[in-house]
Amino acid sequence: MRVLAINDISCVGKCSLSVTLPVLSACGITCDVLPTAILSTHTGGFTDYTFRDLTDDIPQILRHWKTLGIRFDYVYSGYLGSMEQIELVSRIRKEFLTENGVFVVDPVMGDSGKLYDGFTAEYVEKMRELCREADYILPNLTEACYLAGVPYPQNGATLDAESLLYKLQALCPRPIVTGITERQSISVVFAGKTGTAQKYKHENVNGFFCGAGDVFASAFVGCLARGKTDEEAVRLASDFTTAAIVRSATEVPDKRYGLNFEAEIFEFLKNLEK
Ligand code: PXL
Repeated sequence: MRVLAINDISCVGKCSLSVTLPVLSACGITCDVLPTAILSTHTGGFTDYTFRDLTDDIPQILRHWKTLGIRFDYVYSGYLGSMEQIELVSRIRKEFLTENGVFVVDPVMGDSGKLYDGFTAEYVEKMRELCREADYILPNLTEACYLAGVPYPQNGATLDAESLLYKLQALCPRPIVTGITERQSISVVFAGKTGTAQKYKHENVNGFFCGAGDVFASAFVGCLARGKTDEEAVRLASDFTTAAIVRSATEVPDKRYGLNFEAEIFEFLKNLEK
């Protein structure tokens, strides 16, 4: 079982490939990587970070992989460094995913109601097209609102998560929306076996951590690759991410440095093996 993770390397700040590699390895899954960009830190809260876009390297990498006859059981894409990379990911799905392979798109582009630095409406439009090709999309609430073209619920306004999910199903049959906060809870909303909306809830824990979405998405992919159902994978990945957030709320004074997810890997694996 091999997964191709297409994501950036943020040298500091624990997100993207720095999260996906250890989590998938811990799950016992081979994780091959295609780095989309190299940044000195992630873009959430740091200033003056460096950014090297690796778009131009990708065609050569793919050419080499072609000579190896390599195929992936999962292609999982995250932060893409340029618009052109969205098209390259689509090409990778067509040329490198096995016949019954699974394509997972985390449409990384924003949080807290806003797009991240460098992302535009045009990018959102193009990402919507990539989502149409996916077996699963894993947007956070902000990304889900952008993809569905609905306003982000500001200042604690209530959100009809079910109707948001159904709107996303016009793009992809299995959307999984993370970070839906209600007063005391935070939930993941996803399409259950029959396609109807299901919610997996946790007590809301304070603290915004860049990379939390990557912990969830990586664990979700790891669980699927280990043969878990969608429901089990959502539960295991949510429990893992929430435990890491709870611990990090007190253990990590500067939230920009990311979750102490490492300390929760053992517990996650025990639950995965049950
Ligand atoms: O975790 C999301 C993410 C991934 N990669 C980069 C980011 C962010 C969030 O800010 O900046 C480079």
